[in-house]
Amino acid sequence: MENNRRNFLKTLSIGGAVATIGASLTSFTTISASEKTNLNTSKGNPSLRLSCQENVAPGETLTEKLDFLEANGFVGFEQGCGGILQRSGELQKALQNRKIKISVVCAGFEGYLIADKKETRELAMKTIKEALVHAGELGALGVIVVPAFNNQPSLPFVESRAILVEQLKELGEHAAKNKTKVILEPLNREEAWFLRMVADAASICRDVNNDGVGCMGDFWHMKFEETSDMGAFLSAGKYLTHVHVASRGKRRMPGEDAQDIYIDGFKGLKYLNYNNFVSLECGSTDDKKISIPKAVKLLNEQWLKA
Ligand code: LER
Ligand code: MN
Repeated sequence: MENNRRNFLKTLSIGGAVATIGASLTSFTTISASEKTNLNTSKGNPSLRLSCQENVAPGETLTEKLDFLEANGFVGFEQGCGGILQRSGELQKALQNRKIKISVVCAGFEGYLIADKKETRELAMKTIKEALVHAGELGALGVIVVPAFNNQPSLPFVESRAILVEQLKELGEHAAKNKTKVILEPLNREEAWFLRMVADAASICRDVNNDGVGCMGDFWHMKFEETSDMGAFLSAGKYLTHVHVASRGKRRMPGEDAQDIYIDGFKGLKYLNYNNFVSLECGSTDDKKISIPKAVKLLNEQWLKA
């Protein structure tokens, strides 16, 4: 079974209904200099490096999509429609001699890590390792991994966490050898009860203690599970490797919902000196050739305000 974001479209359609569960966003305004130093992930100034998932970008072909993204200020391209195990050569060719680089690979492996069945766990280990080799060759920061979606029969939570930490030690070593990472993605409870909060993903990274394992935050899922966007990112600290972004009411293009405020989260990213990508993972009610440039403008404006 391919772990290919099967619930994504379902979530898009239920988004409006669950939107009201959204947690209140708390703005932290003070943080000491020493705390800041401990949280820093990299040297230099933080910057908003925008990326876009393959299936979000308009265009019939990969070339058309990449041309559009480059022309609209994107510096990252997220391979996110599955197929990394089959399409690595095609991607390599399409990305040659371009300013835009691959940011990360979103899933595309088979099986899932905390499956109740050993064969399914082993299939995940084998195909995630293959995906990591391709991701490394393409220069991607990592491969996004969801340990299990709600509809995938899994081990009990306590056993799942213990097994996951051991699996990630092995996968992390393999990822680091291939100059990339496994990126754990927490999702909201509608999709994945096992891993919902950014801090929880970060605490798994801490226990694994391997450079080849990081985590991410997705503004969409964070809206349902976190009490503060900024707090969530700060809790990930040095483990924060990637960010997904969408509108906050219906998972459309940023700017298409009235409550599309990312400033609190961006403040957290700035405190972390975050220099990895913020990647569009969303639908759009409008023509994407129009809504994507508008979203780029809005995100840049809010980044400056943060
Ligand atoms: C699914 O909702 C999601 O956010 C994806 O990034 C999971 O791979
Ligand atoms: Mn996501």
